[in-house]
Amino acid sequence: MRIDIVTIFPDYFREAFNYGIVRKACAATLIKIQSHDLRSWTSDKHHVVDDRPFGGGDGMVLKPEPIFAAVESLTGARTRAGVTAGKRVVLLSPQGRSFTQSLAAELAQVEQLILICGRYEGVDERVAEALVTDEVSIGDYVLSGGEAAALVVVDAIVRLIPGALGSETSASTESFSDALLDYPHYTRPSEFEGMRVPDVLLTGDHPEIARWRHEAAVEKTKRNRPDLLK
Ligand code: 9D3
Repeated sequence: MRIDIVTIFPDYFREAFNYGIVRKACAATLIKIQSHDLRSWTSDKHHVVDDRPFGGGDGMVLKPEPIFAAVESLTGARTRAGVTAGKRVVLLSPQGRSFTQSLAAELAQVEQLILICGRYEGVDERVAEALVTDEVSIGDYVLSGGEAAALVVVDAIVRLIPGALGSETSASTESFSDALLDYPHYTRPSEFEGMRVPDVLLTGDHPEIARWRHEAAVEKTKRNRPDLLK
């Protein structure tokens, strides 16, 4: 899989992909990730990527022309209709649909993913209307741009690419589809500053441990994510 990130801050990503599973997947050539400077698709002397909003209001809006040019040069497609199967053009935007494990799994199947990072007050709507295949938000909080969201999306997708995680892949995808949070984990020491590891985990009684873990997962879910139990 190839992942191309279009951004006004291409250097933001360099260090981030140099760790853990993403680094291993790149080294194994399972994926190739490149970040691209949106300004390289401008044609004016000052490489302007933004302009004032029609209708007035605060802040600036990313202009359509450099974004359309970027996607055309990276995919060959001039519009969404020209984006062939096996390619997706994703706009990271607060107005997008929610990024979920199931969307991550779908995007992990494609051969080429373009991630467009919004900045300023937003992106000219013709990008979402006519170019993008998926407008995606990572959650209901305000970021200062799409770059942090792109990191999240890349991380979630790369670990689902066959071979990136080894044999653990299927197990870890399932933990979000069974609608319960994970059970609590403990390691040595069995007592730390007066806090004891639950005795059952030290017994070696695996059926009893499985029951305890399930009950503890239900309790954790009730406390932290009651919405998952409905
Ligand atoms: C005052 C209206 N705001 C829109 C909800 C302005 C605004 C906030 C944040 C405009 C741009 C941004 C930048 N955010 C993103 O580009 C973004 C984002 C986010 O803020 N939250 C969750 N997911 C994403 S994906 C891209």
